[in-house]
This record gives sequence, structure tokens and C-alpha cells, in this order.
Amino acid sequence: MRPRLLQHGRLLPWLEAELAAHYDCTMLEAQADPDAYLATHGGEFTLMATSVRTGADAALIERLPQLKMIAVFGVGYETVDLDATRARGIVVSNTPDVLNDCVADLAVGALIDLLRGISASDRHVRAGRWPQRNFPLATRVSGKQLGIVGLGRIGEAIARRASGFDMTVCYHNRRPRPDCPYEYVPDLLDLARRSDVLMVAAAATPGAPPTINAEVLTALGADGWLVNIARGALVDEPALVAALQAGTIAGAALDVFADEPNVPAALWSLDNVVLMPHIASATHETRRAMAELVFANLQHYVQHGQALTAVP
Ligand code: 8YV
Repeated sequence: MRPRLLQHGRLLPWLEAELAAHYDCTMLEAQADPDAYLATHGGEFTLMATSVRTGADAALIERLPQLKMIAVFGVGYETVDLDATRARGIVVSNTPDVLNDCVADLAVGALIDLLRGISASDRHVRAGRWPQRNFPLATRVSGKQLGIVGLGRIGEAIARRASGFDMTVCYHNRRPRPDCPYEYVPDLLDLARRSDVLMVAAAATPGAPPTINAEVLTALGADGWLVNIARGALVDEPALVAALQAGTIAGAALDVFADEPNVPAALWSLDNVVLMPHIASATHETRRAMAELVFANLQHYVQHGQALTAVP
């Protein structure tokens, strides 16, 4: 008999097909009444595949008394209740590493767009404004000071790319990384003060207050730029909107938001803001690699009782 697998949220079509071919698979959202469905069938499922957005909260985990493993389609897993999984010994896997390059590519692309005004100049041309006036001068990228908040695997990939633009890289982490050649700055405010560009690349902790708060934005200053490719929850969004409107920071490039897919309307009209709909990992190649890793994690668990990339 094929193991019962609960699919929570939409996944890449290739992965959905692969899951349906190898498991006795049910998509929770496809049920007319998911609650009633779980009340009757919740006890059948040993496996779950879920997106980052849908995750697995304590209430859902409780309704799946036989659940043994949750495979998350994404590197971030803050939407899975790890207290609930730990209490039950449920294995959780994510998709680290396979997305590092594409996320770092987008981070550096967003940084260049922000400082050089690529998206803003595109709007300038399309609106027919070029014949009236030249696009205003922008800010040089090469040689700038980059402060990375969260030097994990993605942060490192960003740092390597930034070094190619002769940027000086410093970083703030809970702990220094002696294996990395970049300067560790123990105080985040100090890092923000010293940075031309502050790059947020940290993981989110559920319930934690935003790391990039009004004080950090003030420290970044009127000539400082913010790039966030990590999680909206890491930034105090109302404080960021206020800082952008008041000009107390120079601008921001944001791939992630506090309440996706809702982007504060106050940001739409600001030309010093680059807005993206959470696309850092969204390439054919990377999404396929993530899907393959989700599938491999499930298969490995079924065959060997362990995930390939289990979260700590
Ligand atoms: C999502 C992400 O997985 O990996 C993560 O943590 O945030 C993204 O790559 C992606 O949006 C697919 O849901």
C-alpha cells in the first residue's frame, strides 16, 4: 500500500504529479470542507508536503495523529510549528542550498536596480518623460559598503557576488563566522551606521520582534539603502514606510512583505522603492531543484526513516 500523503497548499506542478504518482495523495485545499475531511481522514496520513506559506500549525498537526514527516517546499520553515513537531518526534525537512544562487542573484540585481534606478528609469522611458528631461543621476554601486544581516548560506552567496563589485562586506549574526573572510560587526546599529546598503538575509523566528526597527533605519541614515530578500517579518514595515516617506533612508528594494501578497499602498508611488512579489527563488531551474529535493526528502524518509535535509 502506498503511504498516505497530505498536500497542503499548491506546489510546483511537476512535484504535484510526482507525489500523486508515488503516494496516496490528497490535497487539503481541494476538499469541499477541509475541517470535516480531517475529522474523518486525519488519522490516515503519515506524510505531509507543504509550501512555506501554508506551513503546518499546531492545530493541523494535532489533527494528523499518525503524521511522521513534513516536507517543506522552501528553505524557510517558520510557518511550521516546531514545538508541536518536536513534541511528537515528527521529522521536518526543508530545501536549503539549491536556491542560494538564484536568491543571491536577485538580491544583487535588486541592489543594483535600487542604487542605479533601473526600474525607475524604465518607468521614465515608458511614461514618455525622456524627451522632456533626462533621468536624474543615480548612486554608484561599485566600492560601496555592504552590511549583511544574517550571513548564512544565502548571505555568503550575496557576499561573494558583492565582492565582484568591489564592495566591502561586513555582517551581523548572532555569532561570528570564523570560516568567512568578512568583518563581523557584533552590534547591528553599528553595522547599519557603517553600511551604504543593508542587506537582510536572515531567517525569521516566529513571534520575534522585527530586527530592522525604527532605530536601525535611523542608524542606516538618509544616504543608506535597505534590501530585503529574506522575510517581511524581519522589518518593521510601518517604520520602513515612514522612513521612506520622510526620506530618512535613501530607498529600499523589497522582495518580501509583512502580509504577502499585500504590499502597503504607500510604497507604490515611491520611485526610490523597488517592489517584487517574492520572486527570489522563482526561476524554472531553482523551483525544479527545490521540488526534486522535497520529493527526495520524502522518498528518503519512507525508505530510511530519515530526511536528507532535516531542519535542526
Ligand atoms: C518560497 C522562500 O519557498 O524558500 C523560501 O523560504 O521563501 C521561497 O523560496 C517560494 O516562494 C515557494 O513557495
